Amino acid sequence: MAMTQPVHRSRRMQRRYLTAVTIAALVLSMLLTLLSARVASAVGDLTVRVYTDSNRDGDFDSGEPALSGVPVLVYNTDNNLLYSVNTNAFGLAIFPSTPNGNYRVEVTNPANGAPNGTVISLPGPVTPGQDNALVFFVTISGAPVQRDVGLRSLDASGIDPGAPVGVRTVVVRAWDDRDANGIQDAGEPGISGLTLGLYNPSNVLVATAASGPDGTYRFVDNVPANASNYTIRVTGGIPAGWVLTTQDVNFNSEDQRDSDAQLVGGVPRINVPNRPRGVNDDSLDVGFSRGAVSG
Ligand SMILES: [Ca+2]
Ligand SMILES: [Ca+2]
Ligand SMILES: [Ca+2]
Ligand SMILES: [Ca+2]
Repeated sequence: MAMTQPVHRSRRMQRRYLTAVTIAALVLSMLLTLLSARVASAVGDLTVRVYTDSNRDGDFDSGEPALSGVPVLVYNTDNNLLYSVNTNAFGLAIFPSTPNGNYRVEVTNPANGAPNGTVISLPGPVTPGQDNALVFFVTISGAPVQRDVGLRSLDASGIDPGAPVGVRTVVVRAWDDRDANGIQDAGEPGISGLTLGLYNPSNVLVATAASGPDGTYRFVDNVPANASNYTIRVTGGIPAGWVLTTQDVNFNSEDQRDSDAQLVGGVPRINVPNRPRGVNDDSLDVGFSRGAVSG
């Protein structure tokens, strides 16, 4: 009898000790999990693949040739150049552990549209308008991001003989020009849900664009080649609550990301440049702003 109480007390203390240790271990493992989750989610690898879209389907297929030595540039939201990497033998430009955030990516395409040069291929079906663009925007948020950029080669006469006769492809991006500077910056979202029409020189509607969720409007193989005075118009006019941003700011020196539309009779209108068969174009854009327009 005399021994019972101390034995009970020591077992009780042992249980309390074990409980305390278990709780401490649990708290520690939860803290470690939280910490590793935070570390893992602060960055993501960005990979850009540049390839020849041999079968001209807008998508990378195994066996399509990699394009090496192509400079790929990454800019932040303040338009500062952060990284410049040339594609490797596999056509890949890899930006490991890129911090979470919004970025603009530019794929350099020397001799764009010139004889024996290359042009952008058709927009990709997977991420409409984002795959197969020379300038595009990505958001890194703790996971890897890959974009495939397909190019097509032009022959000595400056045409793509693999394109259907008499046509080319044009992709227009409509975007929210949040700082109203007339330029697409990283972090400025696309505007979807508009109707964009292609008009011939007699002002007859000849095609309507299929729109992607990212603010791209795609006229795939239905813009006439070697034709002047065609226009692309936002048929519904300026969306309510918006104003059209400035056209061709900085003397059109940043055509890949400036706005190209002027207001004609209340309708934003873009002149479509005259180019030969298969010389595709993703440099046409229309910007809207909710604030005062600069310039
Ligand atoms: Ca392909
Ligand atoms: Ca802007
Ligand atoms: Ca322009
Ligand atoms: Ca432009």
